[in-house]
Amino acid sequence: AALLVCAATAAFGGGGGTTAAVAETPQPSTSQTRPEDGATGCTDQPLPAHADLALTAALPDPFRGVTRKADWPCKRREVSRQLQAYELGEKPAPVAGSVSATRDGTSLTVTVKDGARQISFVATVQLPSVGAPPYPALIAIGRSSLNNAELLQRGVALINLPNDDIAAQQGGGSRNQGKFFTLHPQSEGAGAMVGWAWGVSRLIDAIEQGGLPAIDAARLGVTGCSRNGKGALMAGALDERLALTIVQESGSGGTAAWRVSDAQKAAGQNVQTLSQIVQENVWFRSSFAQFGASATRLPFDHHQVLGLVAPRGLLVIENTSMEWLGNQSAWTAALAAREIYTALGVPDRMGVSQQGGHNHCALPPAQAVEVNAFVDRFLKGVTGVDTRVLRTDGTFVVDRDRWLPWKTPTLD
Ligand code: MCU
Repeated sequence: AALLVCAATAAFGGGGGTTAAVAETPQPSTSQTRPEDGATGCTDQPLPAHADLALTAALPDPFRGVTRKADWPCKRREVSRQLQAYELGEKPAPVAGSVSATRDGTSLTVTVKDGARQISFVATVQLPSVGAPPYPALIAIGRSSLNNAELLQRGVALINLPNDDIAAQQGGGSRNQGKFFTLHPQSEGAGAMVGWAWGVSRLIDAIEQGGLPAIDAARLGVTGCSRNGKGALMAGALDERLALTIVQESGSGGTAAWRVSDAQKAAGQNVQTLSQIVQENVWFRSSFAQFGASATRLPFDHHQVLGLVAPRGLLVIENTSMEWLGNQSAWTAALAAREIYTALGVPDRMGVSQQGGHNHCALPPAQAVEVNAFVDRFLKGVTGVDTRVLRTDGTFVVDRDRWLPWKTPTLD
């Protein structure tokens, strides 16, 4: 089904429409009031305007300012603020007491208010056939393209978030459309993905309030494939209540690093780049187009977006048969992200698996085994599960001197 959606809305490697680059000043972050953010007592640094950002050719050092494990929550907040300011748009904090939910069988209607405005979206739930409530659950951006029947048989519920209803992704003309923008007119210009991440967080608020008594709010994960895989990464990066993030075939704008994708493109490969993706769709904030000419101006790259999930569970699944996804770039970014997990002393909490020879978003059996391991450990709480997944069937040699010239510290 995912392939059909993509085929209907965009051509792989195609040109796309036009989107005007709008120069916007980064907004201050208000994230300390969000229930999904853990860091407290951080000193927020100013976010320079686009023209004042320094150029960095390599993947930026994810350990700048980090000398102890205890520094990680504030470092994480710094990268999260950069991600929102330059790439996604601001994730609004909910007004206290503004989220409510009503359940009707397998549908959960989540209502969010802001002043006189209110919106509702409907999430649908599939409960597992084994085990007893409250069940762990995977929240899917749109729908899950994992081994769904097997997951249900293993005692994990599946919840579908209607992401297109929350923030549309129908090409350049769908900018600012969807319930997220109806509720938050001040979010004009934000990318659809921050709307989806916001939707996941408000769904979790509703579950925490007992909206779905059959689901355990402390054992939630998120997943999505392709464009919705990019969204799953952003949801996992921006909500610390998610115990597991499974990012499937997300490619550029997801696991891949903008800088390395540009290098692949420069070497003649048909790889999606920053300058192309901001033309294709409204996943990113409109002002992100400013970086189209120079991804090296970004103060972070996607190894650090993956790193925002640390130290929580993260499984990256890619498909080496899809050149457009930038697998060399995804492999490089994922290995760089894994250095963050290593520095935090938990390398086995992040898995990376690249395998080709199958359709886009069609999970091959060997990757289903890896999904099961991560689900068992991080959602079901099974002990002794081996989650050391680090493999590719590609022939990628990571140029560490070029992309990862920094040192991974040993943090106390
Ligand atoms: C891999 O995700 C996207 C990709 O970024 C787009 O260029 C393409 O049009 O669609 C992919 C997708 O979402 O496929 C389902």
